[in-house]
Amino acid sequence: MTNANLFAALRAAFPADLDQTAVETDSGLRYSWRDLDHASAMLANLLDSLDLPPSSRVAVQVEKSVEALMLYLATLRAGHVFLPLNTAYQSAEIEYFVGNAEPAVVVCTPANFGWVSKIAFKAGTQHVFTLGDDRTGSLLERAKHHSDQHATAAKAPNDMAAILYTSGTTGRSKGAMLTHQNLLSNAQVLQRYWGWRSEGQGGDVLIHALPIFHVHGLFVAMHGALINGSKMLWLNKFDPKTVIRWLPQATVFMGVPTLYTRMLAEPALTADACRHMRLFISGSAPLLIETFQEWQQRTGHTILERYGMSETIMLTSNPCLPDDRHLNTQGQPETERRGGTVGFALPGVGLRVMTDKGTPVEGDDIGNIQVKGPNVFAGYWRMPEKTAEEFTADGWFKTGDVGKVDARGYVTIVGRSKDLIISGGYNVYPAEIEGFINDLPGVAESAVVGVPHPDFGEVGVAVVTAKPGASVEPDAVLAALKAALANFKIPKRCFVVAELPRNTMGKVQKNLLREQHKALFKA
Ligand code: MLC
Ligand code: AMP
Repeated sequence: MTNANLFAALRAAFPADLDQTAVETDSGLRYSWRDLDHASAMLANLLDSLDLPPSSRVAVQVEKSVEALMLYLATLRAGHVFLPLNTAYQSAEIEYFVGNAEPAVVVCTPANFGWVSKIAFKAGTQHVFTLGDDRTGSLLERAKHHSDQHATAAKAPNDMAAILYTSGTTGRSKGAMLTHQNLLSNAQVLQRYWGWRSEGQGGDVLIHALPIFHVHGLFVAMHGALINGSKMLWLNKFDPKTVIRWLPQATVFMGVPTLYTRMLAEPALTADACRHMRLFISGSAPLLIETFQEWQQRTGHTILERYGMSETIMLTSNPCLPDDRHLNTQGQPETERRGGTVGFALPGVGLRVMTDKGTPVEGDDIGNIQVKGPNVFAGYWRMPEKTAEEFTADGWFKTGDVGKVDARGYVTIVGRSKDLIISGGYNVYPAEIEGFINDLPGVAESAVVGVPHPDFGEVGVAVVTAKPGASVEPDAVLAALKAALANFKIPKRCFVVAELPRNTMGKVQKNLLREQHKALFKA
């Protein structure tokens, strides 16, 4: 029986010459494929030495680094479950994730060891290590005493490989359980669909500039390069100037729309700088048609927009190579990357658009997007009822996105049925922020809405009412939020008003608030 461990497939794709460069960083470090292999073996041996039960959770809240990538590989290799956490999360948020996931191992930054280890030990975690973004910390200290040879743990396709927490419109965050098969099947489909080039064909080189605690940077970008044995140019933190300086040495770039708008603000972004580039990919948030067109005019390249989510990894993509599942008016395989659309359902992914009554929409009418396929997650960690709620009786996953499919097969996302703000590619759930504001002294109620923003695409604005006789200061509300929540969740503005607009059913009319504040950040 073959081993379905994702690491085995990634390792099999390493080039034969392990001395080639696998990753080159902006601080001038070079890591060979042998380095990735040996260091991940040492870390996997360290995990093995802890005698953990199979499929233990390894929760990781560290700054981006190549060593963090090695830790991810080591976790897979040792047969455990990787649980990445955004570095912006603060103590109350970490307390929830650690309490819910019950990780056997927690890895945090050296600077956060004090408070993170306290939370972890309280939750029953036995092992807390530190890892800095400058190759410091107890994790590497301990790993260096272990062998650089390791036999990959045997895994079945449906064994869990990672848990990604996603917030909910109601209640607490849910841990989406992704299996080895989910991750591998999606990586293989994307490798083919995006035409990743092997060394013999000129060899793709990826600029990796995204955080590695979410689907986009961790799976789509990193697996993309690894499963193709392709080199990565690696930035721990996105910087538009560095990316542009690197473009002539690269062929593939992936970003959320904010990364594209920030690069467009740089005069050094020219067609000449992009002369060797093959593919620019955007996702995680809607790409404005203006950005799509400006990029085309400035660089001569057409951004390929794709759509996915934590629970499903990638679902749809505009074509990269001619897609013979869809023929154009001349009867030729479709090649057009259409701005404003997220392209076609990927091979193997079922996608349908349904009415609120649960029947298929007519033609290209708008409705709820539901999906099926080997990429769809195994359910929410220890939340069988929530899992059941998010699937239809016939087994389709309800994305919470609203959209349509046109006669040519292109999918367009037109909105969301879930109350969610996507800011710079990060998800912010108004219910979480409102719950926090409502608990502040003097606050009667609140509504958080998303409004357009030139840099982040969309940002949160809080509208608050005070209890009779109480006075509430907008700045105090924001300061209280800042002290407790991840920075990207903090509304960019707060207004205290006499009352919130309501419809006849008594429900707050968020659409009116959005309309009222839509020009707040107009460029
Ligand atoms: C930072 N800030 C944000 C923010 N990022 N506010 C709203 N939204 C964000 N995304 C805050 C900072 O705390 C700071 O506030 C102020 O905004 C300015 O910070 P900055 O220095 O300009 O931000 P920076 O560190 O440069 O980060 C911006 C960014 C980052 C765009 C590079 O947000 C980022 O890497 N986004 C990518 C997210 C991503 O990978 N998403 C993929 C999800 S996967 P203050 O008050 O402290 O000054 C997914 C599935 C799929 O969705 O389909 O891919
Ligand atoms: P996350 O929970 O972080 O994985 O976010 C997933 C959500 O991001 C999806 O449900 C969509 O609402 C949104 N999303 C991802 N890609 C796109 C895109 N290209 N256009 C519009 N929305 C997107």
